[in-house]
Amino acid sequence: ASHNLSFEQRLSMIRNKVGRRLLEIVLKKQSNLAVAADVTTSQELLSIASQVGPHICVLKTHVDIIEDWNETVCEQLVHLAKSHQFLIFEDRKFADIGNTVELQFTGGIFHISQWADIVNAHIIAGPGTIQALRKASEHCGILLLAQMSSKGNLAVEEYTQKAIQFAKQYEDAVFGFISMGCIGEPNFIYFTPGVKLEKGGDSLGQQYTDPKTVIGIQKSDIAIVGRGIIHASDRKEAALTYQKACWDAYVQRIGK
Ligand code: BMP
Repeated sequence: ASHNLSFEQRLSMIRNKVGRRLLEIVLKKQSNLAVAADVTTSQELLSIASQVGPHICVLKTHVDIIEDWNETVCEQLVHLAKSHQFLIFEDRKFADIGNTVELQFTGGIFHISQWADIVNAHIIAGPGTIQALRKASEHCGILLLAQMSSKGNLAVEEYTQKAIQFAKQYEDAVFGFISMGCIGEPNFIYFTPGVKLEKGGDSLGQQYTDPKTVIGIQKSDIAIVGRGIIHASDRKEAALTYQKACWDAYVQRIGK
């Protein structure tokens, strides 16, 4: 599947309101960059949010790796998201039966449903996972993992097609995918992790693709960059570099 529509043209095609809000932010900030803030202290998380905030449309968190998470940190993060205008994507990868997912999403010590704008889910357990998330919060948009960036992953072929089918079935709540590029219709938004200006990988199976390939050739919409920015000596500068690289690749693809 391939289309060549602009974000402006696709805005009204997105059924979920978080998805539409995301495209509004993307257009306003001219940023299709998401940063994966994979750090272990709240101080680092908040400092990354304020450093890269102006350059991103989404901040992706793994809240369960923060060793000193608390409600005040959460409030500060939400405040930064409002002032810099980015969405918070908790990369929780829900994968259990609906009842358990509902508890994991709303409860525990993280109360993800109270602050996350976006969460994602595996489809391995069937549609109950999605049903639970959409029942628990209408303020949170859902992404389905349709493909992965890591070596040897099993999210291929029919599995990917099943994810697309589930998304269509729950289009009110599901507005996009984690995928390696555009794998379907323009009414969904495609997020791609494993993005770095230097190709290669890490010692645990991550595989990197550069922004130009991901956005320009594979036609993804939002590039997710972690260590490419997090490990840079100047994170703000690196975020700006990635923002430009991802946006230029989008503008070139659209042909404007
Ligand atoms: P990095 O750019 O440092 O490799 O980080 C990638 C981020 O994207 C991590 O937070 C990881 O959990 C996430 N991710 C991924 O790398 N591949 C996938 O297929 C799905 C992910 O969520």
